[in-house]
Amino acid sequence: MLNEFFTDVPKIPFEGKGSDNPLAFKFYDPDKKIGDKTMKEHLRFSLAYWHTLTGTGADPFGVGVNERPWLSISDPMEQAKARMRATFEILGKLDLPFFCFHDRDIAPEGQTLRETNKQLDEIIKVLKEYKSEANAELLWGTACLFTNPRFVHGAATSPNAEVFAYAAAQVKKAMEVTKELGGANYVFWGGREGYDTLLNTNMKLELDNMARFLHMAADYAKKIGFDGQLLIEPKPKEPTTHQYDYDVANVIAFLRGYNLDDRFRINIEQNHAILAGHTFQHEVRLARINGLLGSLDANQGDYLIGWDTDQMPTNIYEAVMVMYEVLKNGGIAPGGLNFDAKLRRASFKPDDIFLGHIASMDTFARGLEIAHAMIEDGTIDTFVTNRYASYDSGIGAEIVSGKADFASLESYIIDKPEISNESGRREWLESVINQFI
Ligand code: XLS
Ligand code: NI
Ligand code: NI
Repeated sequence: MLNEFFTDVPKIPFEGKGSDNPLAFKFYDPDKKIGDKTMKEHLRFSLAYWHTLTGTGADPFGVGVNERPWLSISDPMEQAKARMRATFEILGKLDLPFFCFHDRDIAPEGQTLRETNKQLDEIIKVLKEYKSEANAELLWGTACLFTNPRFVHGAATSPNAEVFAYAAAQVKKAMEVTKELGGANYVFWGGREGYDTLLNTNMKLELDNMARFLHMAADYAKKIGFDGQLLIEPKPKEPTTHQYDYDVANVIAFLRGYNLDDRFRINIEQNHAILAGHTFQHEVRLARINGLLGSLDANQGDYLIGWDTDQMPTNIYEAVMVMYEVLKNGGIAPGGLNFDAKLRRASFKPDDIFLGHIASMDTFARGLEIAHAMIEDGTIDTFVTNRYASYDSGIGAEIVSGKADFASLESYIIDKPEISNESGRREWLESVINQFI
């Protein structure tokens, strides 16, 4: 196991709930069986390269503060290589099975795309050398189509066709690299695929172009034999005022409207869900019941702040509700739980990386255990089933089977004196969940 940047941090052991060792798991016991799978198999945790390895802690009011020895190496390629070693040291010590990156997180840009691709290839070689050290696989790859100034007006939705071409070539390469590394998924997050004002925007052309771009991506995946999941990651706003992949419902409509729903699924992030005015569970449920749940960006936003704070997830209640959906989905594979999350700026010490991930992994381990217990117990599911029992027989069964029409429903109901309803029992259901927590 690599031991260069975090020499004070050992391989993180599982010590259980009573432990007072900050560098130990309290709930995440990778080999513990929950139902038919181990925790590790259920949760498929992933490290996000951009926040954890590349992020400096800079914000609009201040410079970077993160103590990350590799970031002070001035030669960009040497820095990228050191960052890769740090990555696999973290993955190994936390025993994280997956990682995710944007192409530009791992290797610097050159003067031309050709030169950039060459640099990327060089770093991929280094990545492959260290990969076995940690036993970690690529959960998903993606292309950064939002940082470089060329993407100021978007990428696939840019008014400039040369930018569309550049983005296509960049995604082509990122997909090749993802395939080369055996990546399980490829993600499209429309970082600047939206608009600031409709005054300068041809919305129809932008949406059509985004669909053209995604069709080309699906065709190219087929051509190179990449059969991992292709995922769209919804986000309603930031950096643009309105982002086209607003939320799960918008993405479903877009995918169906442009005949992309047979090839794409959805990567759902908690913070993006709440920015869109939904709960994380709502977004995951909607994707699940439509057969489009692909993967999760497991982070947490602040309910009092209107932007994407991407915090490490520590809210057990939310983890329970999301793991309930994941279990109902029959699991999240080939997706996973990617910690698209960053430490708060004030948590700038190197070991905060470990403390943050331990907290998050324990949170979802707890969420998994509680959700599993809730499902085994069956009180909630039985309540829901009974609540809709009127559709199992009689007039309800006729509605569901398609036999009923307005005329038959009218003659059924027109002379009934009264309809009686049952209580929704929300407070009681919440107390049932609290008993498990
Ligand atoms: C940003 C997104 C981004 C994607 C990957 O808000 O969450 O990090 O997950 O491009
Ligand atoms: Ni994300
Ligand atoms: Ni985010």
